[in-house]
Amino acid sequence: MLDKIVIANRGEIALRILRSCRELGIKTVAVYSEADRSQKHVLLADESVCIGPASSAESYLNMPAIISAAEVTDAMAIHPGYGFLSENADFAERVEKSGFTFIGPRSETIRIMGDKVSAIRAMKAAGIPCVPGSDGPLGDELQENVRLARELGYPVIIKASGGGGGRGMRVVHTEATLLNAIMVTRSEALAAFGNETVYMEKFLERPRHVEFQVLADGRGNAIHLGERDCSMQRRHQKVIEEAPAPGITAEQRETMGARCVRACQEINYSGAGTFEFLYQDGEFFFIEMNTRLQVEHPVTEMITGVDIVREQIRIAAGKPLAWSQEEIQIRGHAMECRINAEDPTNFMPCPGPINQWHAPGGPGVRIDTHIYNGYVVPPFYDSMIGKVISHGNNRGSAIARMQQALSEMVVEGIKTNIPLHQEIFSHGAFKAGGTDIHYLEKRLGL
Ligand code: MV4
Repeated sequence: MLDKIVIANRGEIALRILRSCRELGIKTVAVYSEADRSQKHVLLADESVCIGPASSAESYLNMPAIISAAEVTDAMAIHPGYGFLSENADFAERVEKSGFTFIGPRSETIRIMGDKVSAIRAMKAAGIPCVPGSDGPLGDELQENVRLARELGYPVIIKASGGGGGRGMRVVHTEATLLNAIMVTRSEALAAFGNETVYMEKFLERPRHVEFQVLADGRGNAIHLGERDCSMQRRHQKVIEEAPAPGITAEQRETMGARCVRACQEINYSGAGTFEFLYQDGEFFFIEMNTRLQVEHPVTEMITGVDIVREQIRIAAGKPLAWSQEEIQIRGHAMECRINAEDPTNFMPCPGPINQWHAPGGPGVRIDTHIYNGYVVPPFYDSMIGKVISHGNNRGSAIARMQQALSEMVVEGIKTNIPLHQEIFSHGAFKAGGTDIHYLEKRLGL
């Protein structure tokens, strides 16, 4: 087993990774910025190394500083968490070349999935259903692009191959605006990602975001842990996630899960991964693959009983998957609310000191957070301060437990989005389940 791991992240996920390391008897090294000296995981870690000033660019994104921290502490592996360097193929490659283990897929796999055109090509070849589209980069042949859009039927969407997660895309409703939209998306893509490659897809107007969690050991074994619904979002920031996705049948889960597993085997995937789909009118369309641990992994852990972080570490250590597909049973339903330090009316970040914190509890309630009484939310990073996860025998029970948890929870000193969550949990459409990706923005606009 890996005997010591550098946790190259901060906040709740750094603490989450530390907890799995502890269970596995692995020593931990926290790397932290000058603003994060008092983070809970820094105080709990076996060793800690300051890697730079508050600014992410000089700390959590500082590759040489993180690799040096692994060197000076004689660690064996680096866990990148989510965000920051977690899907940076150059970082994964530098970690590998420096003789450390990157806890995640091979850098080559990260590179393929980071380029959306190559990801779609790989997935299509592996039998994953994709959105009807250009089947590769758009060329400069204007008439060919016009013909393709007509064939797909308007609206279409132009996406940057270097984008993803909502960055670098443009919806086109009419032929009159097509060529300009391609040009503008291209130049924005070049400026933002240094890559002007764009592609075209049929624009799906009211899809849900449904994603499948997979684990693969890079030795031919792969399993899926079912799906999550992440449609409750605002401006590409997920707000509430749940598992399983409402209305998805066991048969759909088996079919799509098996396809994702086969795709992992075809590309010799290693680690935890997520296949993101748009789901509309009973059909799944692949859009992107995430090669990292995701914020919302706990809902999957709650319904399967699998510790996803533990499996990531075991896989990186070269161990075969601990679970077979037959051992994975979906039990009940789980919901997750992301708690942000922000003004619930205008969504502005709201950093500052937390002078009262009372955690909720009880059956089926899990809190993943690094906050404590007196903790000061720094202004330099993402505003998420934790996650409330609820689990019950069915969706209604998970919702009731979440509502109870939200009502018990006290966070004073800063504003949070807890009132927004409470409002959403009172909506009839949310209670019914299966709202699309536009639901929250439309509802907030009213
Ligand atoms: C789409 C789409 C509709 N049709 N592609 C946004 C994030 C990126 N992962 C892909 N995105 C979308 N791609 C086609 N062909 C709508 C979105 C989209 C979206 C997707 C998932 C979750 C939230 C979203 C919010 C707006 C648009």
